[in-house]
Amino acid sequence: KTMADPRKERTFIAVKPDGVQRGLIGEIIKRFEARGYKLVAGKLLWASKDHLRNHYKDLADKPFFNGLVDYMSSGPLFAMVWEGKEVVKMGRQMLGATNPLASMPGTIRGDYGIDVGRNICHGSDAVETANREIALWFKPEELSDYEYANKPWIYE
Ligand code: RTP
Repeated sequence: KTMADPRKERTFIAVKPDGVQRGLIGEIIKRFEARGYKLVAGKLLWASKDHLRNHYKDLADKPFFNGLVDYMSSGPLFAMVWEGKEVVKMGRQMLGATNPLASMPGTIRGDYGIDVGRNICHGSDAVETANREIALWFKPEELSDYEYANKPWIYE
């Protein structure tokens, strides 16, 4: 089996309903684009509670689970797939800590958020999680496989 191209790692990033309402979709896309990551898929959708319970199934026994599902289904969210080297780990760094009050300035949550229950964005926490989440939110034909024209200026 050949090694997967590390530049083809993918992650699921979502602008949560509060981020959409606050007009931060463009800001979040801008940060990932400017860093050199490649947008592979993106759509605005109003997720159902069942879909969100599935997405967050590992958190089902947490006390904040129902509130989280209500928050995430309170309006449309913007779902995306981003591709590039270490994009799962770097995406989490760019988002900041789960609690915005613990997020460094310069991160999305550290620049725009205050409460953990209104933390603007989601990012997959591991490559395996990313693969599960991408398959949960997107059909294979919604993912565009293409080359970035500026790739030689981003990767050595
Ligand atoms: P996400 O999945 O949204 O990227 O966030 P995360 O991995 O950093 O955090 P996770 O522990 O998976 O929690 C998912 C989302 O639940 C909300 N939350 N509320 N009230 C609370 O203590 C609490 N803890 C987590 C946050 O919106 C968090 O992003």
